[in-house]
Amino acid sequence: MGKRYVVNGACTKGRIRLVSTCLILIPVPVDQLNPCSVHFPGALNSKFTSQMRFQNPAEEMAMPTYRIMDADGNIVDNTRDPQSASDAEITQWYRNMLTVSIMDLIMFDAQRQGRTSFYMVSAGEEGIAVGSASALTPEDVCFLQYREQGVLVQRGFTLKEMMSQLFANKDDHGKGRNMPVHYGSGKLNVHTVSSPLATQIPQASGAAYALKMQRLINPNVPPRIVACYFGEGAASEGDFHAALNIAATKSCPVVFVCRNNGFAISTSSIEQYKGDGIASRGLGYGIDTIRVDGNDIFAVREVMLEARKRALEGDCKPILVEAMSYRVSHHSTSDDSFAYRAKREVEEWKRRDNPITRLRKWMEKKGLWDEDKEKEARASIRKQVLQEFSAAEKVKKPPLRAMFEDVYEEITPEAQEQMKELKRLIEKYPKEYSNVSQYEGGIKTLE
Ligand SMILES: Cc1ncc(C[n+]2csc(CCOP(=O)(O)OP(=O)(O)O)c2C)c(N)n1
Ligand SMILES: [Mg+2]
Repeated sequence: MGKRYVVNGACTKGRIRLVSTCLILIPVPVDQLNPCSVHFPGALNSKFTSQMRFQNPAEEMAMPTYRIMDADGNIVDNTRDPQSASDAEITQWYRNMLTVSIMDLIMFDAQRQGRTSFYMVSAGEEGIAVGSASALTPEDVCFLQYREQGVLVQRGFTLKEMMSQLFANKDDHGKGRNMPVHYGSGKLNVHTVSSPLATQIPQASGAAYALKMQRLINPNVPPRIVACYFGEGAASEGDFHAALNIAATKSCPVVFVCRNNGFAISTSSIEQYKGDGIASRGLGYGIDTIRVDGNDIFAVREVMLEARKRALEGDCKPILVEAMSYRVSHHSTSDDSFAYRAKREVEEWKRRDNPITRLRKWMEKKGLWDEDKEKEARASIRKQVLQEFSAAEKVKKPPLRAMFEDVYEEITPEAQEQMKELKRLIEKYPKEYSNVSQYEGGIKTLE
């Protein structure tokens, strides 16, 4: 008798199993088949039902939000110690969050005064950035969106490096070619921020795949993950979906950290999606997912430590973390958010909850911090930021020639022509190009 390979529970003599990456038919004796289960290749664990029920997401419970510490700095579950770090480390996280917040205020004002062209504040999201970065190793690789200054500061990006980027001076790693806030550091394994939303997400999946391959070839390489940050708005891009799917199917060690701050510029999250935030999408892609209170630095750190561990277990896998927060600031210096949200709402959030105040309250209860330390820390950070600010502002711009370099190993004949043309125009219109001397080497570098 020939074998039958019909795919179904009740009347088949064979069933389909997915073995490795190719679909093969394996004959299974009829009495071993479970007539209650479907063996369609597209949904391997689905059971038969005779009840017709459309699953309605509105009837499902929203995914819970994990936290360790409440808005008053109290530990909600006293049976556990939130401290997976020393007092000194926790104090350093606090200082790092303060640094970001003080720098934000100064740079926002600097733009208003016309001293920089653009800036993006991360108020309310310092805990997500600093807390998650505290769980990474220096070898882990980061992809950022733009509102994650805390990741950079936690990884050791100096204020000088920050200011050099913001002022596009000759010390900027990107040689002044990018707009402000496009930070990056090869030394710290942080890929440079890129403006087109969500492009970093598939890049992160690819990088994580490469790290996994690297270890397969050489198991002596230390295990590394990729941490990929993005906003809930970026998760509406096709790139987000492609990235999660490829990371899941190829078991890539990447932790996706979605900062859900409630807004994509003026579009509130209610208008952005109908589902349960971004976390619900992770399950759809077969990814271990958790939602965490982004104002609770302890919770964010613990989640990231666990996510990192899971991402590297066995054959590796991606993890999705949705960190909840509220974008306290305007989207950027080009935005006035009171055109689309009530000032009262923002004030209410600032008063009610904030990652910096929360940790401060906890530290004060523990006797680690007090008003004097707060004053001293704020004053000294402010001084450092202002010092680096005025130093970076005075440093020369990168050579004009840098505009044409680094695309190809050598400057192409076409780019040489453009360089010549630029020189001609600068010489022809000296009034319009009166600032050429601000660039290292002046016009000579175009020769
Ligand atoms: C492909 C693309 N579309 C649109 C924009 C313009 N844009 C810049 S930021 C932004 C909102 C992003 O929101 P979200 O991802 O939630 O990050 P958040 O600003 O809230 O941190 C938009 C629409 C862009 N940079 N790239
Ligand atoms: Mg957002």
